[in-house]
Amino acid sequence: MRTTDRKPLTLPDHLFGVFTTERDRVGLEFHETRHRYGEILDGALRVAGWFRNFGIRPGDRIAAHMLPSLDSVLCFLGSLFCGTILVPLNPRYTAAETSYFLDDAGVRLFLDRASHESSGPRGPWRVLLRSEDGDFREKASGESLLALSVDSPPAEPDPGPGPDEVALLCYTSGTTGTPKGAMITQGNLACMAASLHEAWGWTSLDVLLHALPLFHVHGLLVALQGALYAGARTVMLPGFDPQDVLDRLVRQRPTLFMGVPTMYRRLVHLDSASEPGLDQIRLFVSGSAPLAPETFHAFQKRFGHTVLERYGMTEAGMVLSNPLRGERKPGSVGLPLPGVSVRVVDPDTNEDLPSGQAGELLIRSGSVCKGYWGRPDATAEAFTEDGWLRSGDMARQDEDGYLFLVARRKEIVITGGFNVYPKEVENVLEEHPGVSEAAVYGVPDPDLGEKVCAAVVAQATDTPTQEDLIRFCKRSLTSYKCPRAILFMDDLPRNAMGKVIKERLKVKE
Ligand code: MLC
Repeated sequence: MRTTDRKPLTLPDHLFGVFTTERDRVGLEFHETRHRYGEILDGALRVAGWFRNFGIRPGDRIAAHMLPSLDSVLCFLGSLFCGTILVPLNPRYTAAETSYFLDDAGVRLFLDRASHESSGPRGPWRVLLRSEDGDFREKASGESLLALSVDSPPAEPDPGPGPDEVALLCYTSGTTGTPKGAMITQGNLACMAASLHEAWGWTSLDVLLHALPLFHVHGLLVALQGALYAGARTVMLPGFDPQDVLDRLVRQRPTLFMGVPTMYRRLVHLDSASEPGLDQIRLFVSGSAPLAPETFHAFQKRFGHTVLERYGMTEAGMVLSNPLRGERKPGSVGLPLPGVSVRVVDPDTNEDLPSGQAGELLIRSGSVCKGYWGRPDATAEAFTEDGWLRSGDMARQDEDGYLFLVARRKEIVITGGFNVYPKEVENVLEEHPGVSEAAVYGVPDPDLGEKVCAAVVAQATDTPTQEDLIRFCKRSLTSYKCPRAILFMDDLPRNAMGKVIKERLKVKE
């Protein structure tokens, strides 16, 4: 085992200030229990000290299943405070997906609370440390990380790690179907927090109703970190249940709600005898997928609020937003956020295009990640020669400067706000002995925005059924990535270059 590095703990300045000045203010409410900022800071320092006791040093990777909980908040902060790199994981990833992330990131400490089912009892946390032979060994287990760390001396606070140091590895897939870890630095976090604070007018009086997963940028950084940075209160829910959310919007009088379009659609379609008063809410924000203008208008009509749509990417942080004050245009992702520059260019020449013409959106900002973990080639490909991040999204700017997304250059399906990379699903389908070829694509879906569908060419003998293939996918892929419907074909339609014409498959569905 490696010896513990005794370098003093570090604290990111952008969050530490709030924790010391707002000690008595409630920072988090979960399962009706309130936690003050002072208690959260002490807990995070204790968890950081506990990480240190395992020999974890600054720069080491810690993976954690980010269930909605105080524990996950403490993991996030404890890791930031001790300069380690957190790999936030979906507790519903399959064993195959999880082991890929653990290996790719070279994780040393794994806080495992997997649940491969959407419901059902969940086991305790398992604390797994990678040993010299590369295998993980269980070091402890228990219901709460805070309780497990209770005997560790809290780590001593110390001025923060450098802005260029990696704080998070957030995995996104790619065209090859192999997920890559976006290296999000301490500086990226601080820039994003400051930019959104200014743009959305966060204050310490805000109360955020939080129903998003904590393992993606939206729930962890836009929502949770935004609230912590402001010294505001987060009311965290174990998941998104539209009726529960609507009841709490009325009862708990939050000032802010953030969601993906599927959540807004489900709120709009709730049955209810009378319309609740939501006057105390100052802002509803939507992101992670396009908000259909119908949902925008229906929400406005039913609840009297104009949803603010914004645009971001795991690799870029938050990029564009409709204004807090000023016109929020339906179907538009708004204007560049403070500190963000964007260009709309011809994707082949990188030449700027005149307003009104659609081209690839390029991004430059302090919140753009520093590349992909261990993938210099993918990093180089993601940026132009002069350092602009290629978003892979095609956009057009109107005469007022508002941006509209018109298409995607990268192949991706966004379902319920989750990104699915077709190649990753095709790779799994093609592992099935009864499949010779597969093509995966998105089909519009009124609830999820898009749903994952597949077309397969089956082997002549031993032809699988749709159910066989979906079951097969579920063994390797978390459920939102698995096809909802499968078309069986004799041949996949291809163009002269041999590339599958997915547009033609979408029409057949
Ligand atoms: C839902 N599913 C999941 C899942 N949540 N699978 C794995 N992990 C999860 N956390 C599966 C369901 O099991 C189901 O598959 C399928 O998705 C459709 O789900 P549903 O039952 O109709 O919906 P529900 O479970 O209620 O989930 C809907 C939802 C959820 C809107 C609450 O999709 C959600 O939390 N979305 C948020 C995504 C998000 O945070 N994205 C941010 C990415 S960051 P089955 O097989 O069981 O039927 C980013 C950057 C940015 O993009 O700009 O924000």
